[in-house]
Amino acid sequence: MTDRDDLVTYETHGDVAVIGLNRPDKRNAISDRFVEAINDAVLRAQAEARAGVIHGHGKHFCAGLDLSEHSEKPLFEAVKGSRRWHTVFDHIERGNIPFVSAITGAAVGGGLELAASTHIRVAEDGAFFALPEGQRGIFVGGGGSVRIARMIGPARMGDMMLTGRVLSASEMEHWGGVSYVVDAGQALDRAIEIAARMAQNAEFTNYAIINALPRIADMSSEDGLFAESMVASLATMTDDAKDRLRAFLDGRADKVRAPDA
Ligand code: 1HE
Repeated sequence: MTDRDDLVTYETHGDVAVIGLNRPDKRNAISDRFVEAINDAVLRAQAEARAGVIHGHGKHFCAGLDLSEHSEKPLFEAVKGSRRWHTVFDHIERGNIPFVSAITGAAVGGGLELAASTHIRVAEDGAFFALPEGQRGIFVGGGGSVRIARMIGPARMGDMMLTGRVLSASEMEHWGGVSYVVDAGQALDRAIEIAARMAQNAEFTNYAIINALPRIADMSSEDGLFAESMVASLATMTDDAKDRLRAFLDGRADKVRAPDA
């Protein structure tokens, strides 16, 4: 038990680790201590689980950077703080297991940056998204200029930052920032359901998906195709792949079925 353990809740549902942002009185605004608590929970999930979910206790997913702490910071401390967020969110995005975020209420500023570091975003009706850095006189510092820009496109991200516009869950889905929109009250259950499904995948394939895809996206087509062949060949050599391919050929594995079948 450390002094930051109370800032997150951690539980497991089978192979799924469920991490709850637990500072609802401050709308889960992320302080320095809080980002370390998130890191601890993420690393623990990677050691113990095969998929993870991140959600917010209270009505909101996350109000972003703790502005009260940030306003006091000297320049170099702010730089180091931003770099620490990058490290922690990188542990989520390019770690060992895939994460789903369950978004309720506000996912703003650093809250949206946190959600963007997860692999799948589930938002419920009533969730809303904004990047109010322009109004606050600051800038994204939790990886948003890379992850959010790639997720919805730099022009749309610039629009959000310049105008302060607030997007609903369905608008964010339309922009590609959310994969599932569910009824109010359903985000966490749906996120756990999706994570449980991902947890059944081959571990190496999940690892390759979350680690190879963003890197290949940064490469030239030629380099990307080469890297893809290497990763694909490695995956095929795992015992897991051999067992799963044999199971299909023996008629012991699920077929892919049309959505309405
Ligand atoms: C906070 C924060 C925060 C709330 N830092 N304390 N983020 C923002 O600019 C978003 C600022 N927050 C809001 O717009 C609203 O609080 C919410 C829409 C998220 C929620 O509204 P509401 O009406 O439910 O809550 P509230 O009454 O505004 O806030 C409740 C308390 O949380 C209150 O403190 P209290 O002591 O007066 O009760 C608020 O001050 C506190 N609170 N949000 C600190 N963010 C790595 S760079 C990332 C850059 C950014 O993230 S910029 C975006 C920052």
